[in-house]
Amino acid sequence: MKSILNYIDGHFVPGQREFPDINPADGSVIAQVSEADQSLVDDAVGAARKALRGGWARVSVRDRAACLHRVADAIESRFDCFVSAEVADTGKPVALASTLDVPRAAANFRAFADLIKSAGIESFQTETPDGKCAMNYAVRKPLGVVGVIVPWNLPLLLLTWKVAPALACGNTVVVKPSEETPASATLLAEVMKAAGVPDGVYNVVHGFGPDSAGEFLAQHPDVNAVTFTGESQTGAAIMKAVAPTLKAVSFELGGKNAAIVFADCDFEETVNGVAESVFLNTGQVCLCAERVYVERPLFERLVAALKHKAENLKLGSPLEPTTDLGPLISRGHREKVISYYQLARDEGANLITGGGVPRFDNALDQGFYIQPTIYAGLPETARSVKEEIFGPVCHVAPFDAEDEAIAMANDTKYGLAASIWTSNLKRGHRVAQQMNAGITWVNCWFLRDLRTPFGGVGLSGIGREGGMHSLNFYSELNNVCIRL
Ligand code: NAD
Ligand code: 6OD
Repeated sequence: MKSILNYIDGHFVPGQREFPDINPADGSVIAQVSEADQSLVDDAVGAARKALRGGWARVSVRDRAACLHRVADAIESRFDCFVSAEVADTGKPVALASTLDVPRAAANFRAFADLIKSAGIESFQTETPDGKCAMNYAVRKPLGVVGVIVPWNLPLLLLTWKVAPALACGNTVVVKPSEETPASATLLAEVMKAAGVPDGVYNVVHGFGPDSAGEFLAQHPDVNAVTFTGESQTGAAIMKAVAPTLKAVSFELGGKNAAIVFADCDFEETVNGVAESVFLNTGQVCLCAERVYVERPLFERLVAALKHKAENLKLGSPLEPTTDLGPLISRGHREKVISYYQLARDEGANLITGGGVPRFDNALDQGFYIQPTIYAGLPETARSVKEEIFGPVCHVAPFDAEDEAIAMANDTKYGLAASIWTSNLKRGHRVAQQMNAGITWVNCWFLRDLRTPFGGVGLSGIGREGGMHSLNFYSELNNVCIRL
């Protein structure tokens, strides 16, 4: 059986205990994963601290950027290994891992390597009280050791989205991937080594959250900052854990995102876009829409087309190139999603399609598949309309007026993403600017430019990453003021 080890100071290190890495497509055990206890987390943080002092922070920006480009090259040269690791761990279709997750991992390194080279610094000329002049300029310095804690839905994409800018800014990192998806972070360690990233700059500890590697890392007094992507409640737990040592935090959390469809939209483009926004990655993308509001004249037609789309998605083996939807990540997560399907029914929903578990009559029946599902008819106050489900499911509701749609879309404690579908560009701008969300798409969804701010409001997060926002989070700015 394959072993997945921790990676500390350039070495693959076993832990005292192991846990299984499960393939969600058929429930089989892929590997045994070494869990890092407190002393291994201490070792990883110690190695990261030593590498910082040892000079990663002092490597010239040009050389650091070149190193990150070599990491991107090495990801590309082991493209198929990364795709296989990601598909086996998550159950996502091979087509998705090959077009989204792995290319984005390489792109993350390239984007932040290029950005750090071109990033300027603020400078101001200041008048002194005696009428002379002083010059202020900010110096960018690393934060130090950064703890990176990430989830299972886009494991490599989300990990590299944080590791790339952290390293570009001269920090060293200790990464804690999800216990559900440990493989790609460890594979990335091999790539880091091959690309010449010095030992101790990138470290990986495996394990769980509470009373395990995640919590040990968040609490660690020698970690300077924690960047986290995951559930909002976990964000709250991490905030408590970092409070005694006042670490900087960046949180990308959950969502209950809305799509607003106006009757003047391009119908076909909208159906395709909304279906993708509900079902991609079996609904396990924080940006997925779980609430779809449709202007009443288009409601019946849009719902019928969405139902047709859902019923024609091909569920199957992730290794099959034509598969559209793989399984959910785990048995436990499927139980959670099914409990919401039941809750929606108990709350009086009208089931448009789905609502159950598919049968394959082969090994996939041991996997964690679920039907794509659409509900209607619930009040906006229903729990299944308010709470994040994180599965291939949405509730559809009609609206009569623009203001009503905006009010319904914004009536949530979350505020991550929204999409608006209209051919009236004025309306697109007007509505988008009123969305209580970190990112709003008009006539598209999940179209990403890595230079733009990314994050959420309310329960969806704290801070922004992306472009200069990432560089600013992963740096300390020291303002130098010189009297001239
Ligand atoms: P999760 O919060 O359960 O786990 C995320 C990571 O945190 C894992 O590595 C886990 O081991 C660790 N963890 C759990 N408890 C911890 C603790 N007390 N201390 C330290 N670490 C701890 O999330 P998940 O189930 O892996 O991912 C799904 C969630 O992530 C959804 O809510 C989804 O919306 C959210 N998400 C948000 C974004 C975003 O960009 N906003 C992106 C992807 C996923
Ligand atoms: O595209 C990104 O940079 C990003 N952070 C996506 C998050 C997706 C959530 O599941």
